[in-house]
Amino acid sequence: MLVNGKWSAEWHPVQATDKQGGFVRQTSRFRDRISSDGSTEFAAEPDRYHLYVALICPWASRTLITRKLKGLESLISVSVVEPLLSEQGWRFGDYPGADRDSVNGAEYLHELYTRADADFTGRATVPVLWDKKTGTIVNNESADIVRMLNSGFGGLADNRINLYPECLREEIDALNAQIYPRLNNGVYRAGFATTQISYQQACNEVFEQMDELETRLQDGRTFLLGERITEADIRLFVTLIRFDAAYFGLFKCNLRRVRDYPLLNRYLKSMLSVSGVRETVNIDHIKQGYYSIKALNPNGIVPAGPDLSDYGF
Ligand SMILES: N[C@@H](CCC(=O)N[C@@H](CS)C(=O)NCC(=O)O)C(=O)O
Repeated sequence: MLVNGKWSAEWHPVQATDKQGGFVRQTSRFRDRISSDGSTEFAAEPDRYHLYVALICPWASRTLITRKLKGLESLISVSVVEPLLSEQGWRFGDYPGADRDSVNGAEYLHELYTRADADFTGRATVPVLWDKKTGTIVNNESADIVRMLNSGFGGLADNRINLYPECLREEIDALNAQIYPRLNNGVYRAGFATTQISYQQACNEVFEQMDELETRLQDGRTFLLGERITEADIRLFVTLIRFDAAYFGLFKCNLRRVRDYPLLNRYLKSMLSVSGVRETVNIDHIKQGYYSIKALNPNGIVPAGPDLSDYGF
């Protein structure tokens, strides 16, 4: 991580822990907004913003999917980091499916953080939404980035899809409040737990949440809130698509796989068939990336399975 703008060798993939040995995620530091009505200093403009992502990362993938669904590909450029975390964190390079940094010519993602704030202290995480005009980070919190890609670009975006419509906000917020702690972050809490009790608690919540979602889908609905795709679906999808490939094994979330849930499995396939979604998924990056976390897998051996051919991978 960075400490007062300097890369610290004290880097450790397990972030902070609480008193019980549970995993605690750091809060994001850059929280500015892009707007199309002049209400913020970051105006919605074509070719001004750049998104830095890792394809292993569920949070970054939320933003990539939203960029696709909102038709913002030609307006917002993207760089993908390599899937393996280096001694200095995320790196740009020639790994298949990764990019060099065409905007800033950085070798490591942390260089962008110190360019934005010379004294930055914290982890250099993806996603990063970068402003090419002022040379700074607009925002590094995926939940904010999803919202601003959904509505901050006004008429420049394809507004046939609204991922956070007024009439569904309450329900979306309520679902997010369940799915984020118990499932999206729940798998990490299970995987990075340092005591049996914190692992057990997290693992139970993961499967309680999966069971609840399976029940929710019993009425035949296509998406979580009915027949229209919303932000809640994107947030669920990014975890489900990584589940059998990484969380089941590496994070010890191994009571059931997604494919053992008939309705969640059907839902996952429906999400993959939404135009633009599949292209954001790279199973090789996901497996290589997660299984390179040394604290959890010291020898870095990547398992051969699972067979995901029936999903088209
Ligand atoms: N709150 C952030 C979390 C992002 C995050 O934790 N990203 C991870 C990858 S999945 C990361 O970049 N980790 C690098 C590190 O912790 O050093 C968001 O949702 O945008």
